[in-house]
Amino acid sequence: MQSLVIEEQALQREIDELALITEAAPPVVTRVLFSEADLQGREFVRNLYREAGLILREDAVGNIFGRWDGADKKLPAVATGSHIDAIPNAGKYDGVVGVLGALEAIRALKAAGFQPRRSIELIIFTSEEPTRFGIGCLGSRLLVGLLSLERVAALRDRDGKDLEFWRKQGGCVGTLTSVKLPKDCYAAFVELHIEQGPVLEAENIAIGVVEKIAAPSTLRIQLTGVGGHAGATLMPGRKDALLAGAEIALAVERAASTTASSDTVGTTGFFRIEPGAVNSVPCRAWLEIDLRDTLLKTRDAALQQIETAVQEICTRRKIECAMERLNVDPPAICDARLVETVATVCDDLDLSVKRMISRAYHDSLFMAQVCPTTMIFIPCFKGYSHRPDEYSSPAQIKNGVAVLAQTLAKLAA
Ligand code: HGY
Ligand code: MN
Ligand code: MN
Repeated sequence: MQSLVIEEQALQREIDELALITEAAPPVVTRVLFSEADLQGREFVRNLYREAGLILREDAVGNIFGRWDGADKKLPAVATGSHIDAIPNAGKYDGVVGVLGALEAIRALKAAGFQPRRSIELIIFTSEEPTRFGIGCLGSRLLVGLLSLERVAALRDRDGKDLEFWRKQGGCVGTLTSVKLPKDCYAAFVELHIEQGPVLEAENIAIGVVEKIAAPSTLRIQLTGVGGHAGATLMPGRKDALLAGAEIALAVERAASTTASSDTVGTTGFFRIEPGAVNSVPCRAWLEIDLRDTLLKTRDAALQQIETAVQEICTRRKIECAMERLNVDPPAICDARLVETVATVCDDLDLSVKRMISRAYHDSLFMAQVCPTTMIFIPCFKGYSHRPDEYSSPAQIKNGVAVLAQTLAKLAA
């Protein structure tokens, strides 16, 4: 495919405009599943899809598909895409580069007169982030048929609202059983994303191509102790839910720091207490724990160690504990041929490339279960992500878009 014109300034303007659609004050981006900001963000991108001439459809959980029909519509399509939902206090590139950048890749191919034989489909996945229900990749899990209807029906946000409530908010129609993709629906899936790590920038490499995506797991814990007056409740015999939670958070750090693998990471990213008054002994605490490793065995052993520690701490402190595994996923191995295709495109474009693992999870983690999948990474400033100073330059984004466009052209030819 001859060289393409990537309109990096126009793309940057779209990224900047989407970043202004946020629940927080800019430059902070927050767009939680089916919040007002998420709904507005979705409409903003739908309009860009329409302007690019893509055929739009939306499934019952709000995954949005923009299709560029190929000459042979019977062939499995080539898919790309990512997410536009964002956790609290996030930046403007996580997920968005893989949606708006993919749109620019498609526009560049169209402008160059490329005619795909296979259709090309650009997907915005619902709720890649776990903020709403504690479980990430809700849209892609349902697309690949990984979540049972019972499991979905049991999902609750922190205020006890279920997915049905939020589907209504999101204007979703249809039944969740219709979301699962038909077999062999896609010939390949390639996701463009910022690295969310420091490697590419530190090694001054333009493009990462992902061979493996780490295995994520999430625990949700509710602790119930006994509240009381901070002055009148003497120390012996206290059942302080916060202190049990604090010991648990330290047990998470210990479990993740003492495995043989440097890839084990453990985070107590959510910790809430009640009543939250300085002169009242905390009677309840809620924790959400994120534990990952690239090796399943290592991750599972650390998870087991944490669950055992939770039981020991709660028994010793006479705290009631409800602990739930929200998700315990295997790692994904990306398709070797696809990895080679991306690496060859980088060579053709004279861009340095590095084969690597992704420590962050993505919708690719699940798409890899239904079709050959890989990811294209671009460097981001000091590896920062999930914080407002997340940054990739227009030139870095342009490189990623150019590699994605040429890869899509090869796969759809
Ligand atoms: O947490 C993650 O790895 C992803 O950014 N949701
Ligand atoms: Mn993220
Ligand atoms: Mn992401």
